Amino acid sequence: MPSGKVALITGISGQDGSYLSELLISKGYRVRGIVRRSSTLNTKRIEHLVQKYGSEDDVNSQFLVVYADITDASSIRSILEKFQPDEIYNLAAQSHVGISFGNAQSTININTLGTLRILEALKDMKSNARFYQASSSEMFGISPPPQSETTAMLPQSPYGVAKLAAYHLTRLYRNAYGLFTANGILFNHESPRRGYNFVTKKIMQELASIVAGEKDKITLGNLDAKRDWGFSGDYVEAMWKILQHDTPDDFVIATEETHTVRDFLKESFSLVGLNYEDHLVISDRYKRPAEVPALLGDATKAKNVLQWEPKVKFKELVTMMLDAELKEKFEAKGILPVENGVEREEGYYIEKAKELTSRRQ
Ligand code: NDP
Ligand code: GDR
Repeated sequence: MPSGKVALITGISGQDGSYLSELLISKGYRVRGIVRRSSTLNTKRIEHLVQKYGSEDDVNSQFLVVYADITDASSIRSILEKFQPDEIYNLAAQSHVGISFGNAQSTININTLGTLRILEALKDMKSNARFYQASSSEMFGISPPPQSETTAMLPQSPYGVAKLAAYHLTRLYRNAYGLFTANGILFNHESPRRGYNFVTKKIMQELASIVAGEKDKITLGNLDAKRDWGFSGDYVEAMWKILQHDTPDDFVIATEETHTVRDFLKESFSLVGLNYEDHLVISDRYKRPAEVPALLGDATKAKNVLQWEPKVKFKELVTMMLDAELKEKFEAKGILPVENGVEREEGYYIEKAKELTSRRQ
């Protein structure tokens, strides 16, 4: 049964925005999203949805993307008035922790004030819309693991501080004004669509280049940080469940497994028969002024209250990301022919990579 609901997604062109759009479309929602103006194409992750479900001329089409910016209060307010969404997913952010050290003010403007602008508009409109805030495990900072909804929040970056302020604003507008506002406190989640300068995607891209013979080294920063890595496709399901719950509340979403960056590197390289130590360069350039040493989520509340469980864990995530990256590289380099719509068994491109690297050794 199509839900008939209208969802508004900020950050629709991002990793999570694209998976969430697919999920909501599959549930019959009419999905509306905002993208900011850019001089280059920033809608690559949602282009397939625009093609299949979108029509610029039809305000009732199932998928519609409009220009707006969460640093611009009036654009946000007019979008809310125009679309009257039943659910709002606030995913827009300057989402890179390392970059936030050099761009602290714009990070606060987008990540904290951007949230506040939406909350203020909802308050003024006396809106009944359900609001989801993309909160982050970065808010826990140096609090030792495992981290749950009741763990102290001691952020270690301008990004973490900005997200913590937005988290509290979301709680405050719920308590003070009775708005339906909820936080998902999501631990790291990745996918083949991950932004290129996050460590998992960077490892995959560099490794695919090494396999293709384009380069020999990968340069990274701190390998000892521990992260609880899940799959974005699973996590957007949790976002939706948080807004379907009868009362607005805050939930930790995590796999409850933690691994170091070194583990991720080792696992990826060993899948194609390489030893990461032969290809590694460490540079201070990728180290941060302050680091979050160890994240490990306790998602008991989400499991019990929302019946949410992650399907993809660490090893499957590494395999999924590497296989996708190798396919793209092999096709771009003409190592394998381009295959549109052909479904290969997972691990097919990893096996091809292994053959390539063993021939070279
Ligand atoms: P991405 O960086 O992939 O996506 C961020 C999105 O925000 C992009 O669509 C970006 O647009 C958009 N955006 C940035 N600034 C503005 C602005 N001023 N106005 C409108 N849109 C803007 O992040 P993810 O999809 O990975 O994450 C989604 C959200 O979840 C973010 O808020 C992130 O901080 C948070 N989060 C992510 C986690 C993760 O591990 N992925 C974990 C916990 C929280 P453009 O494409 O133009 O850059
Ligand atoms: P994180 O993700 O900071 O956890 O934030 P990221 O992948 O950037 O870093 C993870 C860990 O890897 C270390 N690291 C490097 N990181 C990057 N980006 N590049 C490198 O070369 C490198 N070398 C080592 C980092 O120091 C860090 O310890 C992500 C983002 O998606 C946030 O938006 C989100 O809120 C949190 O996850 C939960």
